[in-house]
Amino acid sequence: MYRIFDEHQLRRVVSLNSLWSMEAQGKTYPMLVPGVWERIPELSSYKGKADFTRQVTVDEDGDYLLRFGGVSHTAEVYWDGEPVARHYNAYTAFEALLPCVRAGEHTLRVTVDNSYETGSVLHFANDYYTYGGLNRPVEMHRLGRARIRRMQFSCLQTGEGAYTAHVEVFVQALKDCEAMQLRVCVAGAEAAADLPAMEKGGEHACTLTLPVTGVTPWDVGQGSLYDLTALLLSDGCPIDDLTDRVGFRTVEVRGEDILLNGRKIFIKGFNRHEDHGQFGSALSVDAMMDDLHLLLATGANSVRTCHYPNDPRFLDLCDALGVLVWEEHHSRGLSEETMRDPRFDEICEKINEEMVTQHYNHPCIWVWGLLNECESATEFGRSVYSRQLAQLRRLDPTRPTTFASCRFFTDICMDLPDICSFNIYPRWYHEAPAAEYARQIVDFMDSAGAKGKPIIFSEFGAGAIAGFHDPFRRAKWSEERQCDILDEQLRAIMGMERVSGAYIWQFADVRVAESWAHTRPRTMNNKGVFDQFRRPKLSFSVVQERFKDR
Ligand code: ADA
Repeated sequence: MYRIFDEHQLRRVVSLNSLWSMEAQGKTYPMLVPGVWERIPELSSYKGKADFTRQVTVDEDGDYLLRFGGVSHTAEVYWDGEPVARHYNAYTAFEALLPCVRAGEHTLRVTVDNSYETGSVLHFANDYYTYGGLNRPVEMHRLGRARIRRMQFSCLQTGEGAYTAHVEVFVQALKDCEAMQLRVCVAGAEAAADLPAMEKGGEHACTLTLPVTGVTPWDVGQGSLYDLTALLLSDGCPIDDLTDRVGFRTVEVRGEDILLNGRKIFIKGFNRHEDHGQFGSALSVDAMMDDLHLLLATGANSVRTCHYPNDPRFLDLCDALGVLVWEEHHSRGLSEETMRDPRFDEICEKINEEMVTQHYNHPCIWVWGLLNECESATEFGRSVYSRQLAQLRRLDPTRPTTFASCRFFTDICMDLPDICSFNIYPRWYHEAPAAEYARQIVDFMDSAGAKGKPIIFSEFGAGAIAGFHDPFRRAKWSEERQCDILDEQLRAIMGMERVSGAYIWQFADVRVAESWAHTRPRTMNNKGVFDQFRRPKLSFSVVQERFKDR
């Protein structure tokens, strides 16, 4: 399943999640998709290319669509040996239209590349690991003359349990089409629209407005969801459909406060990589759900998808459980040199568009982030932040924007985002007392453009090697020292009225690139409150206690 619910009742969709054949370094392996090849012992550190292949049986002639949830990190897709799609970046979906397919046996091949040497701008030896494989679900859709390509839902509150829903529907013609009709329904309300005749390859977008009453708002811990369904008809006959799940809620930035459904809230949670000691970056839905059970057990109400868009199934679970999500595009710690790469703007802007258009309808996403700890202290860097934040606002005017900075006392972009965020590590990377340092950073942020806007500490934490106990010396890397540092950081940050949010770095230990090993014991980022297999460290109890403070 591509989502945790069926998106289509009418359109025929076949899952291609199964046992594929994978060839790497001249050897063939059975490979479950979704999955990453690092789960195969002899490929546990393989950097390079591999060919994933499977046969596909098509039972009737027609137009089809292949849909990939994510391929890590570069995919070249071949249908019966012909190239049909290419995609860079592991964390957003892409598709390939297959026109005029004949019934019979076909061969689908995906050449996957997870190497850093391809001049990869975003996937490089970083403080997280780039796995190799088809790390998210794969599907094949049977299309008719036209399809509903996507829907974009937003809502405005008009009263208690009353909202006006705005649904923009994008219809694509696969062949020349006469006039068609569109019907949309959500929360018991219905609306219809006539569509003009369309030429093959054309697209038409129309917005339908539906007043709804008697709905339960989506809120923290109250994942109240409603099916939004669109039906496309030709001469009164249904030819395509699409269902998504939406929530009625409002997110506002009002001065220095963040409001959810008109109520000031304090955002508290974790940074979470899509990385697991057993599954790599291809976590099962069960593992995702277990992560959320653990996250909620700490008293958290939010998760930050550091540093890339997450699997839609994880977002579906956050929708259903009422967990707020800071979702961000794919980038971490890029220098100005990298940001000046001629491919950089195009790659980032494509991922920004994929992230927002693919995840727009998730009520759990309350803010869009980008460019984590990139160059925000130079004029050139500022031009990149300014351009990409403007793009996010164009793509989605309903949500605030932010970015996590580490340009201590030098950042010149604090005036650009709606919410100003900083990553700090007092008592870990330096010995400044947490309260004093957090105050200094807030004062700097306010002086540099954050005044009058919300402030979030988007990262703070400390390392602990799971199982290393040192109750007397409490040395760094011991679980005891992590408790002490997180306790001090949380008391300081949660005690600041000026601060609207706190994201602990990080949820669970994650694998990192080999070149980071000198400061990452086990070649892992060990700042998790859980280890890579989700076993809690002592700091779990500290976080539980501190998250009660606000
Ligand atoms: C940075 C970065 C994280 C991680 C963290 C750390 O803030 O954003 O990805 O590298 O530091 O563990 O030092």
